[in-house]
Amino acid sequence: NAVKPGKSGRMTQTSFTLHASDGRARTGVISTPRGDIRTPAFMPVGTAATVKAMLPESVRETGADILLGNTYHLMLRPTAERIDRLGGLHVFMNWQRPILTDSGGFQVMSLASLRKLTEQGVSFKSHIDGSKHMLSPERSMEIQRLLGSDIVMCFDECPALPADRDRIAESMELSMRWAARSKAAFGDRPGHMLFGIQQGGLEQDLRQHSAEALREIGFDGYAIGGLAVGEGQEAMFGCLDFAPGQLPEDRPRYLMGVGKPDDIVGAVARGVDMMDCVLPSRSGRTGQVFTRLGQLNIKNARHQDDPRPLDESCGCPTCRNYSRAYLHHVFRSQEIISSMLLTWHNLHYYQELMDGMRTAIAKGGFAQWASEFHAQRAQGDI
Ligand code: PRF
Ligand code: ZN
Repeated sequence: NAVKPGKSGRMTQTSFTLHASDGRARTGVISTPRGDIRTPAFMPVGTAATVKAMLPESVRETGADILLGNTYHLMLRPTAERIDRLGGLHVFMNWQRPILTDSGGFQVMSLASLRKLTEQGVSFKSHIDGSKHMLSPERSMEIQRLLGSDIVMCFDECPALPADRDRIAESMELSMRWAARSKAAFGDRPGHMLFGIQQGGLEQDLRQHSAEALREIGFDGYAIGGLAVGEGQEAMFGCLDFAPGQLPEDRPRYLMGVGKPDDIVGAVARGVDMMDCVLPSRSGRTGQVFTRLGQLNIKNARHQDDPRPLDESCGCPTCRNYSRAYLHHVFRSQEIISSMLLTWHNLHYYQELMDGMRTAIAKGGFAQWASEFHAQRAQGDI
């Protein structure tokens, strides 16, 4: 990307440097004024200006370089204008490293009521108090600027799958017109990146058309949207066999809202550089635990006398200090520490997964690493 002198004359460059690739998997670094993001990167979700049950410094200790925040939730409560007055989202939530914000359209469609979609944008009622709001490419860019987001996402529309081809094509075309308006409204903001979002369902030609439209507008990075919306892993991987290759090689590629550990490994194998998902944090609160050997649910009675940690080979504070029996007890007792300890472990596991992949890709051993990843995992509960 271009080197741009900021107001102070200081260089406020953002860049993406690829260090190695192995098959279609890549490893590199996105540099921003708030810090580097090692890729492939997993972004923990901090929807409401918090990664639930975690202090920001603990999130950092798990190995996260960047968090995801949400336009939709923050515009409703506490509002973008209030966050701006209080110094921006980084200061507000005490996370000084990079933040990527989603643009709001996807969350409106899944959470808000009385939605009305027009060429201009979408009007809706808040899921919190029923108050009326609107989002458009211009308003979404304004909110993400007020929040101080480092990586801003275009305002798009994502149809739920299955949907018929005409509906998917129309929606994709609308998202491409909104992408052009997003770019115009974003303007020139040194040190901040704007990502386009490819749509087009599972259709190769629609995805190609979308990729070309985005390339024409020109973005700092490119997301693959519209996947993990009910199509299943096989269909998603089928699409990821071609979608990343349609996007520019020299820009980061971000698969939105994915996923389970094996989804993430399959996506990286197909050329994806960034991902986000609520799964490790949300599962921490429902007792679902991810380990090298597979998944377990801590509420299961078979853990009640088990002195072992969740994962013998995990170095997280939960595994270093607490038994499955204790974690079972605090989960059953609905103690707050249960969410804290399980979320910490799950986020640590996800970040170690990313670190393992980065190291393997750099050494040219990704295929070997992936076969060991799959071999270790049990079919059922462990
Ligand atoms: N668009 C946006 N956010 C998203 C998605 C999308 O398509 C998805 C789809 N998995 C998750 N989050 N803007
Ligand atoms: Zn652990």
